[in-house]
Amino acid sequence: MPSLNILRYPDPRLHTLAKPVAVVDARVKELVSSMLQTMYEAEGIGLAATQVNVHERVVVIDVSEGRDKPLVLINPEIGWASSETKINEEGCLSVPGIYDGVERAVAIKVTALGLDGQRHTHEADGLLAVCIQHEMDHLQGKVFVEYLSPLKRSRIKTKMIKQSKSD
Ligand code: QAP
Ligand code: CO
Repeated sequence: MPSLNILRYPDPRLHTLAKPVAVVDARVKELVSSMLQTMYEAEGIGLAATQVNVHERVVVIDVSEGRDKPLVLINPEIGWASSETKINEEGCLSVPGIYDGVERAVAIKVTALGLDGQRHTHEADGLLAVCIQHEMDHLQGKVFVEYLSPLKRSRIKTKMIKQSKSD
């Protein structure tokens, strides 16, 4: 399975709304496999299909120490989110080198199709809960820097454009 090119902020394609997956077929399984390879190669903990320019509701995550517990979420829906929130330091494979605080629900319940095509419920807190919310934002065309102040965002944009010109 080949690894995929990751779109970099401020690429406008990162703001595309993803469509639900109709059936978990061989094509979707191949996409998931390529996304996992891409995430592991880039040493990320999460990747949304949007970031590889595929505008379908597919997310891969692995927050395990051993990098051996992949979580695949297809058509994820948040069923419940705690009213308690926390500001966590986040980064993003589409915004390399940038980390900043974003407020998120501390715990969530998510349902999603797995590779078996069945809907499963996942209860998440800690880093996993943060990561799921971050990746689901990508499917809505939202990048974490959009939660930051306009001044910070504009500085990040300038930095990213300079970086892309030097490589
Ligand atoms: C989203 O992000 C996330 O800047 C996943 O140079 C991040 O995997 C959710 C990465 C933090 C919760 C907390 C970022 C790799 C990876 C970089 C990532 C970089 C290399 C980011
Ligand atoms: Co991201």
